[in-house]
Amino acid sequence: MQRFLTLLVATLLLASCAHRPEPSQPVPTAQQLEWQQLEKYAFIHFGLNTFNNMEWGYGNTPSHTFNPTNLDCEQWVLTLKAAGMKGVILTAKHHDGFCLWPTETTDYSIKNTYYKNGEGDLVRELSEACKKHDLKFGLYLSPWDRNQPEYGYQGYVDIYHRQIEELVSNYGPLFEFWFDGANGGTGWYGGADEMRSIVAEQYYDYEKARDIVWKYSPEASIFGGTVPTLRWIGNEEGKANATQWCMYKTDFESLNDIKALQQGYRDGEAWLPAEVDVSIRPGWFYHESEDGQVKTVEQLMDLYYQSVGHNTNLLLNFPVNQEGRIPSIDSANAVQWYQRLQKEFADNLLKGCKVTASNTRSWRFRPKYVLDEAYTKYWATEDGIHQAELIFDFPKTTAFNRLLLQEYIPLGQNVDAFYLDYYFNGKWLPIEVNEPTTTIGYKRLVRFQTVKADKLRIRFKVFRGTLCINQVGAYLAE
Ligand code: FUL
Repeated sequence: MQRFLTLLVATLLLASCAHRPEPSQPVPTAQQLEWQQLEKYAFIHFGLNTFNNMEWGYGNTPSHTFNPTNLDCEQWVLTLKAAGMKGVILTAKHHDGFCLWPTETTDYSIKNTYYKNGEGDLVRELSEACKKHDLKFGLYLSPWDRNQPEYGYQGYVDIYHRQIEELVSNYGPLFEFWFDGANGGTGWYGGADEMRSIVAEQYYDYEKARDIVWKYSPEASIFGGTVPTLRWIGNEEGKANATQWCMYKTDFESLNDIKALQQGYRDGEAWLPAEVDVSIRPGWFYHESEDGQVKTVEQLMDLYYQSVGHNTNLLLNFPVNQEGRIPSIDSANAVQWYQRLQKEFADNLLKGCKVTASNTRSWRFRPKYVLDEAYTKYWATEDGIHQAELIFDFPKTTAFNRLLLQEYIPLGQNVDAFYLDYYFNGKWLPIEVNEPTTTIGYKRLVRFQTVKADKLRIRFKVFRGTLCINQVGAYLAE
């Protein structure tokens, strides 16, 4: 009898905790999910351009002009950490072809500079500082090389692949590898001083390049080329469309479609979330003339809401100066920005609310889970529900002006509209948001005029699959 009862209870329990919703394809790989959870990380542009007031060196700038006087990679890493960055990607080689590590493939490198009498290796120094201070490390290696005599021929492709191999085998693990898309044509090319055009998607053999990266660093995300795991947002201003799909198409033509890149495809067959790359100054490299144009805390805040807040990752560039340091204005603004961000999101005002939903799959997917920080706990509806709402009952009237929403993307990105209302003085009123409240995805943040509310209601619409909401937060920013 006892055994029968235990069995009965177990069966009833199992029946009541409905199975996990089916994923809507495509979904992120484990690596892509981990990458999306980084949210923000840094770029460092540093090289010969820094010492010659240039953005795109031609490939013939003398290597001895590279001469940092007070270089300190730990200063970079500590600054970036204080600015909330989760990783850093260094330009190991920019379009001018100058290599920041002592490569065997060319003399146009740090070996032929006064820096540490030619014994320096910046890729090593930065990777070690990252390990020491627990910051993720990534590399940018420009495919276009305006110095190489062999550029445009097979000889250079082999050199390029060897350079990748040197980097990933010596300085990993890497969290991201960047194949830049620029291919301007003209260059020094060992003295030929001419125009050389290539067809990027055929010339560089990006599949082989990717395989070399993954042979040593299987966890590395890939930017650019023909087989990326993430996509460019289509501009360098730090803006992602509010409507923002992680889904995309895989043909090379779509990968170059500037308009589509900015928002993705609702019906895309691949998971290819966007990365927003932007510099804290107008240029990617350091120019003294831009010392007065460092983005302010206010501007960085906007950048954050328009990138991370629009379901994309932010790749914020810090130009290192001729001393070999991140300038103090840049570091002060970035650190203050991060402090403000932390303050802004410190206190989720929904904690303590009673949460009810118009539909719930089962107790395993209960509404309250949208306030639980464990990533794998989420509220889900039953199958076949296209619209559902959540209501948060505040214990006392509460003022807020920011909202955070997260879909549980391991099961896909399914929401294509949401509406916000607040209840005050006995009636429901809409919260006015001055951008489309369409997609959510990994993370969506919205800003609005402060409302005072007794309740908050969020109505969701899904265009496919099951509604799975991972996290909801309301905040009051100053
Ligand atoms: C572009 C390059 O041409 C810029 O110099 C910079 O490196 C930027 C991140 O990517 O394509």
